[in-house]
Parts: sequence; C-alpha cells; structure tokens
Amino acid sequence: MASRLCFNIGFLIVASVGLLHGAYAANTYTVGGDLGWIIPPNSSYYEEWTSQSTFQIGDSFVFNWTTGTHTATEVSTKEEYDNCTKMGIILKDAGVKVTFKDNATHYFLCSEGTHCEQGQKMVIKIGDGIPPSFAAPSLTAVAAALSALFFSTLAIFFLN
Ligand SMILES: *[C@@H]1O[C@H](CO)[C@@H](O)[C@H](O)[C@H]1NC(C)=O
Ligand SMILES: *[C@@H]1O[C@H](CO)[C@@H](O)[C@H](O)[C@H]1NC(C)=O
Ligand SMILES: *[C@@H]1O[C@H](CO)[C@@H](O)[C@H](O)[C@H]1NC(C)=O
Ligand SMILES: *[C@@H]1O[C@H](CO)[C@@H](O)[C@H](O)[C@H]1NC(C)=O
Ligand SMILES: [Cu+2]
Repeated sequence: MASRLCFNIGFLIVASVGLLHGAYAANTYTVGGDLGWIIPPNSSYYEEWTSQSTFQIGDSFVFNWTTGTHTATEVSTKEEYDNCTKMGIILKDAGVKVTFKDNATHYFLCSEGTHCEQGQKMVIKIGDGIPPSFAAPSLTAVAAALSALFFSTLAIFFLN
C-alpha cells in the first residue's frame, strides 16, 4: 500500500519533470543563418537575425564560421557588451554549440580585432530574459528523472 503510493508519487514527479521539459520542442539555431558568425555586412545584422525568433529554454545555438578567426565570447553585462569588452567566457571552436537551460539574457561578441565594433555581437534572450531568482541547479530531464526514481525507490525501501 505504502510502496504503491510512493511509486505513484515517483511516477508523478517523473511525469511532471517530463512535462516541464518536454512541452516545448527545443530548436537548434545556426547563429546568423547562412551567413554564420562572422563580421556582418552591417552592424544591425545579428540584431535583425535574433529579432526573427523568440528563444525558449532548451534552445541551442551553433556558432558556425568558415572564414577568418573568430570567437564566441560571452560577456556578463550589457555595459561590457555595449563597450565590446573582450573578456568573458571564450568559445573558440567553429561549430561550437551552446544550449540554455534557464531564462536569461546572454551577451555574445567576437573578441578578435575590431570584429565586435563592426557588429559581430548579439544578444540572446531566452524566454522573458530574466534569470531565476534562486540559484537553482539546471537539472537535465534525465538527471531529474533519475533522481526522482532514486528517491521513490528509496522511499519504497524504507516503507517496506
Ligand atoms: C543588413 O544586412 C542584411 C543582409 O545583407 C540586410 O538584409 C539588412 O537589410 C541590412 N540592414 C541594414 C539596416 O542595412
Ligand atoms: C556550417 O557551415 C558549413 C559551411 O557553410 C555548412 O556546411 C554546415 O552545414 C554549417 N553547420 C551548421 C550547423 O549550420
Ligand atoms: C569600457 O571601455 C573603456 C575603454 O576601453 C574602459 O576604460 C571601461 O572600463 C569599459 N567599461 C566596461 C564596463 O567594460
Ligand atoms: C521564461 O519566460 C517565459 C516567457 O517567455 C515565461 O512564460 C516562463 O514562465 C519563464 N520561465 C521561468 C522558469 O521563469
Ligand atoms: Cu570575429
């Protein structure tokens, strides 16, 4: 009786985690479309590209470039972004893929030469752009499901 209840609770947790993560079919975007992530033809190019879509939790972005040396550097504030500050988390490899697990606003720029000043910079807003107020660990669906299973198994074990 007790174990069945616990199993059901475990199942409910797994099911709701599945719903939370599965309701939205995540997309993978190639940053800049066919142009990729390079010095753009004009300084509003990436702004125009991002404005074509609304991005959600779970979406991925591929920074693809075939010409020149570039970085996808994430800076932490709008001030640094506006300023083309070339210090941040640097992703160097062409084809690098970034997946976002929370609502937030991310500021990317290229830290090579004056590429940022020439418009190789982009703001990615996930959802409402507001990060969660508490420091929640970004559990993947698999990890959450596994821990739910683990805890329900544990509960069954104790109640038996
Ligand atoms: C920027 O370049 C893109 C691609 O060439 C073009 O579609 C867009 O109209 C340009 N925007 C401005 C403001 O010039
Ligand atoms: C990256 O660019 C190359 C060359 O243009 C292209 O073949 C490849 O499909 C692109 N990758 C993605 C993920 O768009
Ligand atoms: C903006 O750039 C200037 C000049 O490089 C620098 O002195 C200043 O600290 C920068 N501000 C930020 C917020 O990065
Ligand atoms: C993320 O932003 C969307 C709005 O685009 C909102 O509906 C959703 O509740 C937000 N999620 C979280 C976890 O704050
Ligand atoms: Cu560049």
